[in-house]
Amino acid sequence: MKNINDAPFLKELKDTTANMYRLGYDERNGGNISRMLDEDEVAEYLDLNNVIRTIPTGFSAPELAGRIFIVTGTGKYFKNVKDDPETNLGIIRITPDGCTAELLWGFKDGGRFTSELPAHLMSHIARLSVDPSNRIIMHCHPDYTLAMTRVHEMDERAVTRTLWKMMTESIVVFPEGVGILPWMVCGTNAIGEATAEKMKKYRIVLWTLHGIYGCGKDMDEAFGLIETVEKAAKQYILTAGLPQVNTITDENLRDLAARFELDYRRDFLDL
Ligand code: 2HA
Ligand code: ZN
Repeated sequence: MKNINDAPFLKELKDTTANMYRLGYDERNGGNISRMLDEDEVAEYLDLNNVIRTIPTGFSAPELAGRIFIVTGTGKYFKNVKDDPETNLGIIRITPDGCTAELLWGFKDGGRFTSELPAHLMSHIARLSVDPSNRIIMHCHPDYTLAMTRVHEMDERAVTRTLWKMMTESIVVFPEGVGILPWMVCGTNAIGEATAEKMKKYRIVLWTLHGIYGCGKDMDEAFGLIETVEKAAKQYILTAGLPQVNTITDENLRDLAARFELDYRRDFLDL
């Protein structure tokens, strides 16, 4: 059995949480990440018959029976993951009835998975139904995205148009636009269900006055989506209220979409 501290998926999560903390996306215990793992990948490092303890998830996700996830812990700080992954992260397997998580590694201090597990697992189900290659669900609190949800009309078409027009790369990176939820109580099954519903159509979901969800086949895709939205939101906040001398027009967006052969939300353009 190999040492789990050498596992690439653990190194990736340590690097990603440290990076996101440094960027200011995850203050205190803000943010959470889950990554689905293949059984073979985990079996190199852990005895899959050794269940440390079981933790009820509080909802039923039979679609994920037997699926294994590495996930950040509730109340844990991203800044601390790198130095103590075994306390701040856990590897869980969903039981056949989909209601319980079997802890295979981690949460060493008796802790448990993120309070946003419903949003994560329900979003995994939603994404897998439209993209079987999806592995990552990522949530964080980046400043400019959050600020934008305070001052911008929170309509999917309107927000997407603003983000697309802030910088040329936006429509290339998220041609399907961004999904939006109104302010809701977090950590509940209700916000999990609402997020997952949006995830069937979008890889980015904004939680008004809270933060952002991203997903992807790997950490780069999920993080890349979030940092691109955050960059566009930064342009918006830096220039909101100033005269808009130069703009990206709807015709420009259409031309970009043609050049990059994008499958984009044509109904989000006024053409
Ligand atoms: O885990 O970000 O949404 C802390 C949060 C809750
Ligand atoms: Zn949050």
